[in-house]
Amino acid sequence: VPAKFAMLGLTFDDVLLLPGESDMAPGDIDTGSRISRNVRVNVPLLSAAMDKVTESRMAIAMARQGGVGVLHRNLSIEDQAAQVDRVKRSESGMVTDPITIRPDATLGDADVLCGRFRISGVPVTDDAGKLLGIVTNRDMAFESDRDRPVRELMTPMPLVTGKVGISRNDAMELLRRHKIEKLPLVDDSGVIKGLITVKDFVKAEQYPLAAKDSEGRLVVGAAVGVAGDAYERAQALIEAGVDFVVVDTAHGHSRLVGDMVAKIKSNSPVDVVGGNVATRDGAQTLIDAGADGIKVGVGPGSICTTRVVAGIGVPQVTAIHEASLAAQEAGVPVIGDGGLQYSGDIAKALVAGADTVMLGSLLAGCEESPGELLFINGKQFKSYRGMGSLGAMQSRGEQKSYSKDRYFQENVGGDDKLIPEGVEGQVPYRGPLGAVVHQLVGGLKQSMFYVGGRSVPEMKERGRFVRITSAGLKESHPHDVQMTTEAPNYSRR
Ligand code: RVP
Repeated sequence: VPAKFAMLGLTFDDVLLLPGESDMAPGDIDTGSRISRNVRVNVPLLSAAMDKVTESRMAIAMARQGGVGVLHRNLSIEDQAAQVDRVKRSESGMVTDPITIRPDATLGDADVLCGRFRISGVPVTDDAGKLLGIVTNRDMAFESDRDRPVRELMTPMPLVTGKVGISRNDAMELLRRHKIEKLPLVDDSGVIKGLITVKDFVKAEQYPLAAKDSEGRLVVGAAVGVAGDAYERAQALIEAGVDFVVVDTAHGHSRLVGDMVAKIKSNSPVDVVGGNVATRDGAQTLIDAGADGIKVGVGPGSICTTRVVAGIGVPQVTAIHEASLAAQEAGVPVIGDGGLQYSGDIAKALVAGADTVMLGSLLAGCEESPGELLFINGKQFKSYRGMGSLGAMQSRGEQKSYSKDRYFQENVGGDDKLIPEGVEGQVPYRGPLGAVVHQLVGGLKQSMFYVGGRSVPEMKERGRFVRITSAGLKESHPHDVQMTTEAPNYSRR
């Protein structure tokens, strides 16, 4: 029988990293890491699977910056799968399965298609996929009759095309020589097999760290639950091309979660992450169920009230460390999820044993997060809420809530019987994600330099903590001074 009182629980504000011997320049540092057994990223950051944080726009932005977004699951299966699709199509060396349109479709149809997938033109094909022409914004811009068929406005064959398997340089040369923006790739019988765009080439240069799959498409994850059609949801996401599925619950050390991990894993070509847990036993149970990654965090979230409503949780640095003891032995990566407020907390999470961290409040204020900008007393905010808040768990009219089962409350008997474990609020507007990630990763790199860890694994191995008191914490923050200018990476919470 374990002792009634376990070890002392420590969190980010209880510890600092010791400066260690360092014989490197900050430029030598590699922030690459693993989300799960087979999914790699170039910066160790995930955006949270929350309805005010990660939809396709955030996921695209995260992957471009080198991290990854986990699409939330508080929406229908079709909508979530469509978001996976949007991320996978957004950018790559080549679109492998391009959207096409039939010649009899109307201009209006073409417009809708372009809007939905944020593209500027569509190849026109017959039912067998044979390329007939292409219709782009330029063909459509000066035509006011939206009922005209695409065949009358498209640029018909012969178009400049490439053969499947064309090299990057040859494709670039064709685009340049013919001053075109899109290069359809066709096989010997003229059937369209892919599409290369100038935009993708430019983006590839703009985002050198982008996290990509083996086909050059952006990496993306998506959350599923344990109740109802969770398994069908996982299948639909996999079908749409997701790189990993997260079985996303507030209590991962429960049979339902282990069973769901095992079930998805049993015939899945993609990695399955399980969570959340906060103990070594919890992590071990998910590893035994076959999880390829373990997500850690019970109660640290900025919008979370589990620790006060249920009195449950483990301070996050200790939780990560405990879970990592089981995970490291099994070679399974750990995601430290929730509670991070500053870039220094990322480094602390890694040294505690995490391979990557998941961020909610730090990213909810970005331009790319879902939701409107709010103006309050001349200041800009974006709304942010827990997935266990009343707002997220209540169905509103047409809009059904799918987040109740995260808190195992799908059968409580009506929305007025729910026991919330989260709150609803707002965070300051922070502008585009790129600038936010720049500060977070910049701070992490500074930390790696101080510790003397060139890579994430080296950081985990070499990092040591000093425990501090409340006087030490006070000394850590700016003190005895009135701040006159806002820093891009610091504000008092
Ligand atoms: P934070 O970054 O501190 O805002 O925490 C984000 C994390 O909080 C999420 O990734 C999730 O694990 C957790 N969460 C989400 N909703 C709730 C809740 O309602 N209690 N908690």
